[in-house]
Amino acid sequence: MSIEYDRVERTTVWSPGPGCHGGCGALVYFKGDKVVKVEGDPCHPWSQGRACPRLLAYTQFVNHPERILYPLKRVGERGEGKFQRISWDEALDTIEYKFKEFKDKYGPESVIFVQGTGRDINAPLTFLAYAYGSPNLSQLGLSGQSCYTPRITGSCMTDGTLTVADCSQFFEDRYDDPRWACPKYIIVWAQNPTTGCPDGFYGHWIVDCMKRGSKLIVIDPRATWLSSRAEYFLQCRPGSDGAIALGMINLIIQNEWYDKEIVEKWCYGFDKLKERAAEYTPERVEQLTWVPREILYQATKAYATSRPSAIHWGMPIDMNPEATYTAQAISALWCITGNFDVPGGNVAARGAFGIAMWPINASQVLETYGEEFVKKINEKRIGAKEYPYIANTRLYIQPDLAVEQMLTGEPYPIKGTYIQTSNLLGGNAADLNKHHRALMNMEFNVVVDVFHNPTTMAIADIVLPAACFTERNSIRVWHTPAQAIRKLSEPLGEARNDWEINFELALRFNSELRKKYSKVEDFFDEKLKPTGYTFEELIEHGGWVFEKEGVSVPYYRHEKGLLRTDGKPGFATPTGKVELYSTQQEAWGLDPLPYYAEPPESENATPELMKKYPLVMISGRRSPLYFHSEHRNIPWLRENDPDPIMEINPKVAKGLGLKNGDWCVIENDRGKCMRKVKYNLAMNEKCVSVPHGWWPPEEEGKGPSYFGAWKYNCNKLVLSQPGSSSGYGGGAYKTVPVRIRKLEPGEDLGGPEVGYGAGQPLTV
Ligand SMILES: Nc1nc2c(c(=O)[nH]1)N[C@H]1C(S)=C(S)[C@@H](COP(=O)(O)OP(=O)(O)OC[C@H]3O[C@@H](n4cnc5c(=O)[nH]c(N)nc54)[C@H](O)[C@@H]3O)O[C@H]1N2
Ligand SMILES: Nc1nc2c(c(=O)[nH]1)N[C@H]1C(S)=C(S)[C@@H](COP(=O)(O)OP(=O)(O)OC[C@H]3O[C@@H](n4cnc5c(=O)[nH]c(N)nc54)[C@H](O)[C@@H]3O)O[C@H]1N2
Ligand SMILES: [Mo]
Repeated sequence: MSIEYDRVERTTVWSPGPGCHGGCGALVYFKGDKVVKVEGDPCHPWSQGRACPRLLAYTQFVNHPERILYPLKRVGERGEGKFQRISWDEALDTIEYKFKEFKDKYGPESVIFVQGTGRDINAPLTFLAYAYGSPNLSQLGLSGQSCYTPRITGSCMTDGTLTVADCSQFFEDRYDDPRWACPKYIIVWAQNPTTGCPDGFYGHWIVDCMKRGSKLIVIDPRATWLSSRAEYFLQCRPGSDGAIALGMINLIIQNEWYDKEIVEKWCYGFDKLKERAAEYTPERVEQLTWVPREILYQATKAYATSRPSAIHWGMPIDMNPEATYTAQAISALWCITGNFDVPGGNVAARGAFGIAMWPINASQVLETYGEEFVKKINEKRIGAKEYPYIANTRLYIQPDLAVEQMLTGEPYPIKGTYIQTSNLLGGNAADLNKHHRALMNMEFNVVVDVFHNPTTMAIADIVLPAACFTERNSIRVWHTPAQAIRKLSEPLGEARNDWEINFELALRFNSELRKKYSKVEDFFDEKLKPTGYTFEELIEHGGWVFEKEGVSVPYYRHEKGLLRTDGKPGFATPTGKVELYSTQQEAWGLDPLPYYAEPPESENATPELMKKYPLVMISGRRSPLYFHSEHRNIPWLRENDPDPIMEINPKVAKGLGLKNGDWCVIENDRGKCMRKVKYNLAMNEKCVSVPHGWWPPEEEGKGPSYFGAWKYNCNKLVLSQPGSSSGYGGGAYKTVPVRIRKLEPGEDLGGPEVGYGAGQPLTV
């Protein structure tokens, strides 16, 4: 297709547009100020010319006729879908006025600041929340911190940092860099990276490594493109990853496949781990996980005895009550096998040049805001008293307690929310009925988004229009290199960069900040100092820069004193060693050793219940065409994944009288939703796979329809409860007991507020 254009610009990508966790290089073609084409940038070291379908379809996103282009205020009742255009001054004055009123009457903790998944807005949102004075920052709908936080924390408890599989991404020359080695095996664990490119890690990197000799071990209940090319495929029971990891540790120790020198020199608590892992015998692990013991043995041997090898893990690990313990067990695997921060192993993933864009953990907040502030925010932060991880590690609130508190006003009232980049009711929240009720209970909700969706329609009082990625300046340091995202044209209408919206509000709430910053780019310059470039200079330099030597450059950083803030060799843990036995968890009254906990509702935990709901719904496997609940309104993408489906083994479907293409109902005590049956021969007969985030934009937007969210959203069936001892690890999104039947003609699927026993455990 030939396209007329008059300039091509280079930038790097983050939301909004493709959605995603970002970081690709893009070439953007303009005719005047209109984006007419986007393609991958072949010079970009990470993406090397590749681009996902959502980036390629960006022209239909940024120029979409239904984009929100002006600030809106609700007129009429919530849910009536009546909004009126207002000026930015009116919008920001209203927010300032309302939030100041809440602060005066109830304290700043009465407003919750909400984000969805990891986007570049996390930094300015944190800046805003802390400038206002609220300790309550949240990924609200993600019951129990269902995304990444448990993995990060479990890993930090063990080796003091977060690691990722080494696919040469930390070097500009990538696979040609002589320091790098190709992993002999890569364990792809509960992740489908070729679809999702999650968390700054790319699926094509794995394929590139396969071309250079890496073999795969895939651990997944579902067959995937990667599993079909794997040496070993461990087709497991959803939610059983902790038992697999402990079973592997046991095999490695019993067979002496571990690295004795590393264990001797760098590990703390090996004998205690050995004792704990011994409880996970091959027989027990096979029963718990559905993985035949012989396959587990072979795969474990291959991983542990072929060095270097790497593990890359995905979010389903987080979606279990005691997920941090699973993460701790998996982290122990790369440590005891000598695969920590070695070429081709699991490398420590630091922010580029050690930059923290926003103070995310307790020590960074301490550094940025001082002791007094940390003490104060922990007094009020939701969940900090109940849960040691909430008080001491990543500073988000406990989302299940928060939603409860929004409903009850106990122990103190919550009056408002500021929701930026989250579609709570369209796909994020476990249990949308409860979240809907909680949000309806608020006096004032602000939503910042690009399009209307079930959340804006149902609960927003003010809607602010966000600029797309080609319309805004931003930076990215997750992980190395440091990258600039640059504004290539003015935003359409009056849309604004979230950074600018958040800055303007933050400076209104805390005028002291005006002394330091006059514009967002001042903040970028301050953050980018360790790179030696200002924001403008970074763009001049081409848009990205790698650190040559220092904290973000692998390898063997524990030997060089690059992992600890005191500069001493060792790991960033209290003992300075890899803590196979966590002294921090011990101090907080938690089990210091990893263990396996059953999903709250499962064949082992609630066998009677499985008679009533015999299938396990694994919800939310990613579609390459969509990012969560986004993009159903983008024609090129929708064409290729048109329907809200449920994947099921044809044998099981036929037993239920369901043909390929039939509409069915998926249900349990908590609610029901409808889906189109899609036969998939590779599905395990005990499971169905149900993609999340469906609210077809062609359906009625105003309530009670809310774009059909209550008909299609599978999260109505998900249990929402904290369920863990630490405060992290939750939402049983991947282990939902359900039954399935044909949709009755004209069947009512339940609207807002109706939803059965919302949030409650199922009954027999
Ligand atoms: N295109 C696209 N990309 C995305 C997203 C998107 O919506 N669309 N979302 C982004 C976000 S926020 C995230 S968190 C990531 C998530 O991306 P991933 O971490 O890859 O998560 P999923 O796609 O949910 O599941 C990955 C694989 O794990 C399997 N699985 C499910 N349950 C279990 C289990 O209990 N154990 C094991 N071992 N495997 C299991 C699934 O069958 C699936 O093949 O993707 C990000 N990237
Ligand atoms: N059943 C089930 N549910 C799940 C999951 C699952 O596996 N199963 N996965 C869960 C996970 S891991 C996650 S992280 C959550 C994700 O939850 P969310 O992050 O809430 O997901 P999105 O649907 O992408 O909603 C983001 C909204 O923000 C808007 N947006 C995107 N970028 C920007 C931006 O830069 N600025 C502004 N202002 N708006 C923006 C989009 O238009 C969209 O409406 O979903 C969870 N939901
Ligand atoms: Mo996520």
